[in-house]
Amino acid sequence: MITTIAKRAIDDTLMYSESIAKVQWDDVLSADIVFIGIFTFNAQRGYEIAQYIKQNSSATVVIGGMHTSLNYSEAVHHCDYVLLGEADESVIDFIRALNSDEVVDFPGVAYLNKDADDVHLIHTGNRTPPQNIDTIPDYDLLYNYDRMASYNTVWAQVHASRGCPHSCDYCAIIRHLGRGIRTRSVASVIEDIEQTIAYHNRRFLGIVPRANKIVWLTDDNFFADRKWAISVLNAIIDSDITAPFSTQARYEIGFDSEMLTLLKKAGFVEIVFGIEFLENESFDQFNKHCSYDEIIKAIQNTQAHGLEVRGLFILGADNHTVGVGQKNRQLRYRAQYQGRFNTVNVFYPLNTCL
Ligand code: B12
Ligand code: SF4
Repeated sequence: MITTIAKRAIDDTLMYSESIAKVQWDDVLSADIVFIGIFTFNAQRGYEIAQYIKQNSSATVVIGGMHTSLNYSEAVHHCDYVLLGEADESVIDFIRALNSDEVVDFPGVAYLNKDADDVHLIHTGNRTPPQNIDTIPDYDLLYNYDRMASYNTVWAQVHASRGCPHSCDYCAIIRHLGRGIRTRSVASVIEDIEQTIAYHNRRFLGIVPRANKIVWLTDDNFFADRKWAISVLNAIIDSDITAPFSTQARYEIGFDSEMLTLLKKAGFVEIVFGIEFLENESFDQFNKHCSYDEIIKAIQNTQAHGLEVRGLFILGADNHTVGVGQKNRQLRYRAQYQGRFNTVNVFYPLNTCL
């Protein structure tokens, strides 16, 4: 996303991901600006890379993304600037300021002022989150992704809305993307879905058609704006798109039979529930506002509409003890829960909102 936007200002822009291919270090070290995106799970590696580039090139090193936006006082020690929050707009402001040797003093930046006698942290203030989030990512800018995209392990993805109106205590999304929901235009979501399907289908070693056709709408709570979600589903139904879909949601969607019927009609095969805990005590502790029994009913009603349920869980609540994994297994029996796999996160004591 950020690479697609940065390319509008600098034509010679390319993205590398260590999850996808070997980084071409000669290219990186000869760049004028290097942007590094960091989540908590890859923060250590991100900082190592930032330090390496700073020591071995004259590039301006800029860090951004969820982890560093929430922990900028840590991140400033590893780079020249931290761009805070969603950088859809600030990345262009930043490139312009740097290109014209201006001081970077617009909202949404943190850095260490090293000119003064006492080195201190500068934070230029918070930036209003972007309202226009319609940018469609250009996957050709991600080095060698075309060689990987055709494998069945990679899911075609579209992120159609940002933020969530709920207030679960542990959630990094509401701190980074805001407590509220901003949606993309329906037309841009449909175009993005069509483009990502075309991209991921365009080769499979040039010979075998890709078997995994699923498109994942990666929104954290796709139904937070119900009216908008219905418009997107109707637009998928009215289009020529025939792909199977998956998306993420709170459990309440399992009680919305009108929406479940529409989802089935639009080609959805699975809903991923943020179940998180199996004890009512933990729901209360983390302000999650649901109960174990409601989750079971929501799973069963979703399944009754012909949709699979996959669960996302968190381990490490204060009351969790040895054997918490067994409870997870029991849930599968009680709910006749057919999810193909579960995803489990573990709370860990970093200075983060995860
Ligand atoms: C799709 C997805 C995946 C996919 C693909 C991940 C990938 N590496 O691309 C898969 C399934 C592989 C995955 C796996 C995991 N994921 Co995941 N995933 C997501 C999800 C749902 C959407 C990501 C997305 O597209 N966001 C939308 C874009 C627009 O947001 P963004 O990436 O943050 O980018 C914006 C800003 O952050 C900023 N920005 C980003 N990068 C940069 C860089 C610079 C320089 C600048 C200036 C700005 C900037 O600008 C962007 C545009 O506004 C997010 C939830 C979320 N809402 O982000 C979780 C999320 C990122 N995942 C998370 C986790 C924990 C994981 C796993 C560790 C889970 C596990 N237990 O295995 C693994 C790690 C895998 C790995 N090593 O990459 C957490 C991370 C929490 C944290 N504090 O870091 C999230 C936030 C979910 C959550 N609710 O907590 N994930
Ligand atoms: S419902 Fe999900 S995305 Fe929304 S605040 Fe709770 S955990 Fe975060």
